[in-house]
Amino acid sequence: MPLPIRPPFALALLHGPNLNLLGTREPTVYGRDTLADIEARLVAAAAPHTLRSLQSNHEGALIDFLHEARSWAHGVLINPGAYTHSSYALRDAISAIELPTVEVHLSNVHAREPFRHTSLLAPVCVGQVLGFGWRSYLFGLHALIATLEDRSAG
Ligand code: CA2
Repeated sequence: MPLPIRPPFALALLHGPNLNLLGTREPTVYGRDTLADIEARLVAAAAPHTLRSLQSNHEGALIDFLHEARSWAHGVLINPGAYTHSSYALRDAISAIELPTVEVHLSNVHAREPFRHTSLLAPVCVGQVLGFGWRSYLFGLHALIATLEDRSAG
């Protein structure tokens, strides 16, 4: 049974493969912030709503976390990393759990290699935020909370 949608909202935050390397390499593409830096800002910005997060380099671990989120979360914020462009399994999981999900990317994937222009997940997400560095997460968080507020009011 899905949770009744009432604030404060419990939010699942997922980071896909290689995002544990943030802040250590490729700063021109992904910025200098670490994942811990970004998460600390998000936790502060989300209050009074709460975040529970997972970074994993394993598709199945991300899928298990999504399945479990159904029992405790109202919505999902996800940077699926390169699984964005390849994972039908992640797409099926997002579709199956029926929680509003916002997809975020640090970089503007449309200004990069052609294989990054397609998201297999976008059709099962409420929307996407991309290209704003760590603030893509922040704007995505606001979008997710606004979506939940709309659904709780209606
Ligand atoms: O822009 C994004 O947020 C991406 O989801 C990042 C993924 C990429 O495959 C997507 O196309 C767009 C890659 C994450 C790799 O993160 C690194 C961080 C630091 C150093 C190396 C990789």
